[in-house]
Amino acid sequence: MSGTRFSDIVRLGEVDSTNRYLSEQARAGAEEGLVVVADHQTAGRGRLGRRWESPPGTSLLCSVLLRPSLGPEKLHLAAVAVALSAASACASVAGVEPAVKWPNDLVVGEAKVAGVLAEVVPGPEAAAPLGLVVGVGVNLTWPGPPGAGGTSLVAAGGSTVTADELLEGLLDELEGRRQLLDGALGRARLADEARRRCSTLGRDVLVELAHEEVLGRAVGLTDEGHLVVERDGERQVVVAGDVVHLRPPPGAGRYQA
Ligand code: BT5
Repeated sequence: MSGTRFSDIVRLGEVDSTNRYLSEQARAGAEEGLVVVADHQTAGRGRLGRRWESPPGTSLLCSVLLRPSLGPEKLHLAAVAVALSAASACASVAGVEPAVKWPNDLVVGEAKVAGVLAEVVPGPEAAAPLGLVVGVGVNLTWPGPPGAGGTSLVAAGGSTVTADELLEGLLDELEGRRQLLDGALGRARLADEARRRCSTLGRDVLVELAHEEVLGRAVGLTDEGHLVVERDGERQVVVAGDVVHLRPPPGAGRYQA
């Protein structure tokens, strides 16, 4: 991995949360590219205060610090770049190609094999670009807590791979996509890749926002990676929220959100 933007890797046996650890480093001024990986988290974070669980040694648990020069309205695309890189690494390293369920879950069929959590951290000085700590948890051999509807790479038919092998693949994939964030054309390419990989598009969805629910059909992704939902002929752009796919894709059995 030498010579890439992501060659500075902190390896921990146990930590409360790799995102928490890296956010602290970011606040103290750590440079873009710093990576933290742990065998086990005692308080792994999901979105909206939820937990990410995994027994020791069963998952890739890592966080990456990005500092692209992007306004807050475009930062989501940086998290998308990480999610796409993780999906590509699952394909090239383990032989399982997950789709992306908006905003950033990696799914095989409807089962979640990986989650992504992006947290914005202010720069050390007011003028510095915002930091984005993007955490990725990939289930290698454990399918997630009972009832959560998860799967693992092995359960999905993939080969047995180590967290290190998958991390190396992810960081290799991220190198190119990170460069794409720097220009409008590159960002358009990333958004196109996100559209190709997104299993939410074309589906009837229920989007759970902080104070309302939006029921409609997911019809597109904006160039920032935000979800466009159509209802009664009107389009609404959803910037952040939880999405439930309401109907199974053709040929699938009963769906669990
Ligand atoms: C996510 O949240 O999917 C983001 C998960 C990000 C985890 C990584 S691990 C490294 C880094 N450091 C951290 O502290 N976090 C990041 P969300 O969409 O809120 O999904 C959480 C929900 O998924 C939980 O409420 C459970 O229902 C379910 N869940 C928990 N652990 C799971 C697992 N291992 N596999 C599948 N589902 C899981």
